[in-house]
Amino acid sequence: PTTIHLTDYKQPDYLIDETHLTFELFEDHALVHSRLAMRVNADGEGALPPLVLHGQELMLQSVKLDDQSLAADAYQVDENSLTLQPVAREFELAITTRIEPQNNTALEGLYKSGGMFCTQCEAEGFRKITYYLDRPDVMSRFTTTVMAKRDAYPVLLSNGNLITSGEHEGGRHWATWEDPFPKPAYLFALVAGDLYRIDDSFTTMSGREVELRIYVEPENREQCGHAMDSLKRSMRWDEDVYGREYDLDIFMIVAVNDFNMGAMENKGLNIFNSSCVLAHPDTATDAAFQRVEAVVAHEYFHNWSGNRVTCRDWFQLSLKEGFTVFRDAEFNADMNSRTVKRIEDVTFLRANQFAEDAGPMAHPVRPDSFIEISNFYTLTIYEKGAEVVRMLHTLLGAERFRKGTDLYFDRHDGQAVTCDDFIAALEDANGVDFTQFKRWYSQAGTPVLQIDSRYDAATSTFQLLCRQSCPATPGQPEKQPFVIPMRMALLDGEGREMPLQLAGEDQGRGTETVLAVTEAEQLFVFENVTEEPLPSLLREFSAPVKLVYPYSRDDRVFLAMHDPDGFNRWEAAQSLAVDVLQGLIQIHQAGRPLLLDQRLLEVHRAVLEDTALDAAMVAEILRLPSEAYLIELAEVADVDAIHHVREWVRRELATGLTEVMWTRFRQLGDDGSSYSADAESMARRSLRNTLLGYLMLTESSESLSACVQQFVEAGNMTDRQAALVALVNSPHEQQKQAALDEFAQRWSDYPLVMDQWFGIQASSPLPGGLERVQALMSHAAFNIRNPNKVRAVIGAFANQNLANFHRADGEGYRFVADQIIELNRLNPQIASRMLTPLTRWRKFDASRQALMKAELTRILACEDLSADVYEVVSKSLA
Ligand code: B3K
Ligand code: ZN
Repeated sequence: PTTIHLTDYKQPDYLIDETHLTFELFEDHALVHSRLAMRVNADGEGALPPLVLHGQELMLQSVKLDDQSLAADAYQVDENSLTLQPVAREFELAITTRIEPQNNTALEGLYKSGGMFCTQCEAEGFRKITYYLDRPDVMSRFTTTVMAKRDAYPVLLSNGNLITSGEHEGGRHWATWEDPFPKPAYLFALVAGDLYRIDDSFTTMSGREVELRIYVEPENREQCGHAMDSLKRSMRWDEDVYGREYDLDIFMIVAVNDFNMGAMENKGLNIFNSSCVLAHPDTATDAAFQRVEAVVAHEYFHNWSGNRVTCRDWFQLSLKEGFTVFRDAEFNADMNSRTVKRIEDVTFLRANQFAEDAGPMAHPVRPDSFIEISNFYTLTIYEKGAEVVRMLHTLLGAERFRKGTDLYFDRHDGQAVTCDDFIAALEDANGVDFTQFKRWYSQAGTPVLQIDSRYDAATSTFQLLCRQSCPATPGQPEKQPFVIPMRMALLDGEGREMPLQLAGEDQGRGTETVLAVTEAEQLFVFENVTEEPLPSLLREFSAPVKLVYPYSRDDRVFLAMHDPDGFNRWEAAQSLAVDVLQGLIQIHQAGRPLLLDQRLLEVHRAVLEDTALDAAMVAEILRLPSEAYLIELAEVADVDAIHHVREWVRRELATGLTEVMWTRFRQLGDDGSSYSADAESMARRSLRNTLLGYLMLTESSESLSACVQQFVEAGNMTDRQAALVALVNSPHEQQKQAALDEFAQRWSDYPLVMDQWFGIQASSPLPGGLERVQALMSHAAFNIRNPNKVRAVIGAFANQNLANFHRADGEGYRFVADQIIELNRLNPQIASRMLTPLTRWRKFDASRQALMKAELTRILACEDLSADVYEVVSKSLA
């Protein structure tokens, strides 16, 4: 496998103005005929370079240059390319390839999912369809004809607008689609199947009527309302907030069951994992509803941030992904609770992206090199990339940020550009200089921001001394200081925000400000500070850094009770819990008895009793820091101790707060048969079900019967599933088994519900987890070729069932490695994803390190390792 470097980027030698494709689809093969209008990408009369087209796993049938068939010695074909020598500056190239979609288990290129044909081309899947310049800076106008048997494939779709369609003899038919917008091949899509269509429409801000269509398998037709509604709200929001209007007359979403990720933003024809489209209260949880809304919005927003303006090369992936994740997060914040959304995102980032940034696959938001681009659809590119855009938004403010994005879209419409171009547009629109800021794109690793303070009563000054550093990451031993926007306030003894006056500035800064920390060491002095304040730092998590400030537990309690900023109230409660848990872990390791700091209990009691507080916030505070986050924070993570202590604290809280938990649980009431996916109802269910989980820890007959009753009588899947989770993780074997059996029987025809059933069991931390997972793998509904099933069973076990995955004899590692070896053959992208937990071996004790490395070494020794798996394994062992 070869490494590709950003510094080697060269413009393409040739361009493709027009792409005409004809697909003849059959059960045992497909023929792909392409006609490409091409020209050399250079002025003048110099010698023409050879034309090298990308292609993989193709059976080449014929090549014609300007209508002349080429003899076999007029071109060269190898595993990855087709090379020929053009003789004119402009020419037409016609190629026919034969492929076998029905045997495509990698789910990249053209493949079959159930009874339908569909495609996934990003990043480099188009080259598995036909020979082409499969790179994002080659943009072409596509016209696509799809031909197939009418009875099995009545619906034939591709990008853009339907131009013509017709019948062939022998029961076959065809349809021709034309996309007026030039696009790179990664945005190409095709679908052929027997699908039910849900119609709606949207009137754009300029008054154009857009047809909206969602295509699903007929049995799912009742489950599309939420996706359609989310789509319309996304379209409106992008007009309101970014001034971006949809540009075609039709927008289509197709749901498929076998899909490597969430969804794909193909121009005018988004293809979705059915898990990100289908949502009905009976079958989908609130979390699933939220995910549908988020993914529909994300893919829709790509129409501008990704499609109209795309990436020059794959090193720039975060240009579209980071920006689009930021956009969908803001959309969600506007539709629901801004604070809760931020808490969810920060929780996820810190437990997962920080771990990636501290591990062997750490890379900058704009990587310098890669072996397999599929491995770089990472938390760093997406989530950290979104944090980088958020920091730009914070530094500029909403209005100037919008001026910058207007210029960006305007200047680069129809182009394939770089992260530098994005920054340049923000700079030029506002007359600012982001040179130093751009280090966020080039330096990997999570910066540490260490802050110390000093109050001087005599001069009424308060000093903040900020020191930043960033640990070494692979290939980057030394780091330069970042620009860290630090939103903050100073609180007086009553928790009120104090006026901020920085030394050397004429104007005060109100009661909340953003300090730009740009030096390795930097002092900020506040004047006229009339009493010793407690600082509220890094509000809204204004930069993706690890903040270290010497708060006492009492300080954290005070902030958890009084900080006017909702995010930092949660953060204070969270960091108090982290501090308490870390202390108890040490005590447990020393073999001493555990005793709970009552301040944690009292904070939880106070938020439970505060009915004015958003119920979702209360739920977020009650949810203790995850095991994954505690592992990330540890130098050497003692998984058993972390699991034991966290469970112990949960029990202590449940025992100490039983009364108030019951009171609140009953007050919140159930939803009966009415269900609404609005933020307030979701918040209520979230808190009630969090409380149910706690109450079940008291092991009272009262809680067991409440739980069983909820399982039986729930009017929606959120409540039913929460009860099932609590039962599965309880010691009540009989009720547990009865519930699992009943659930499986009732939902056996609903693959997405069965995924939940698998996931709940695979992530249950009770002893015997590996044996349970092995049994699940032989369940009739399990299928290793379906990525959702792999994620629900193997993924849940390795990522969420840490106690069992890390069992001391290494059998958990061995099991996951065995599955990766099998998946490497079937679906390299999914295999590579499943590797992540093993790559974190440096976090654990010597014995587990050795066991994990042994499994990685065993994988590396396998024959026919895909580039995907090879890259991650070899870098992890390096
Ligand atoms: N752009 C796609 C991801 C494609 C991943 C290919 N391995 C989905 C998204 O981010 O919207
Ligand atoms: Zn995306």
